Amino acid sequence: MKVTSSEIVISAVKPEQYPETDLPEFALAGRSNVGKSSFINKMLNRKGLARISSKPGKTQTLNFYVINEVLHFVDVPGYGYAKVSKSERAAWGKMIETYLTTREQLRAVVQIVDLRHPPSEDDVMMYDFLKHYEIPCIIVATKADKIPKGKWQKHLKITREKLNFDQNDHMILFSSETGLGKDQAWSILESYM
Ligand SMILES: Nc1nc2c(ncn2[C@@H]2O[C@H](COP(=O)(O)OP(=O)(O)OP(=O)(O)O)[C@@H](O)[C@H]2O)c(=O)[nH]1
Ligand SMILES: [Mg+2]
Repeated sequence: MKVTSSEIVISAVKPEQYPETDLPEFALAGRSNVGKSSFINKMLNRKGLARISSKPGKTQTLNFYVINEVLHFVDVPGYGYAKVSKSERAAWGKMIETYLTTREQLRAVVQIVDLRHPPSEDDVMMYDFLKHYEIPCIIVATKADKIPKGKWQKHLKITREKLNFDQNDHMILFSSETGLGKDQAWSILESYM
């Protein structure tokens, strides 16, 4: 996909605020600070459209972006961030769950994991949740630039094993630094549109 336009539509916290269109939608899921917003920016060739931060917990609302007027990306708050209160975390959990289980135009979830580390318990839970609701899932193993190429396959294997990865899903090696995996990610997303 050649991206010619991208902009934020709305930051939503409840369904009444979701954009009322039937454009195909892709949501980002993943641990706080794993690189969801960076993935969006890389895919759109935009440096600062989705806000990124070295501090976890940057994204706190469902941020809808429209691309070329034909699809949406939805940036979702990350899970596993320790420094939020229990009630706040429960509210986020509810907001994300409502979105994922009710949004009809959601075509697939892009679940971002950190290639450097085995998936966390929260990563496994999120993947199981998506499988349970039969939501198509694309696993993006990011930050590949942080480990030597010779170790990529070994780390991918650990990721597959820990997630109990379904071979019908896609897994992509990615780097928001170098752009590795970007074309592959676009062709997979396009296959869901
Ligand atoms: N080296 C490297 N750093 C990355 C990559 N992707 C993201 N980062 C860095 O990781 C940090 C977090 O990135 P974000 O994109 O803000 O992460 P997020 O998942 O949106 O975080 P929350 O909004 O807090 O859930 C930033 O410092 C990014 O620069 C990558 O592919 N390679
Ligand atoms: Mg973010």
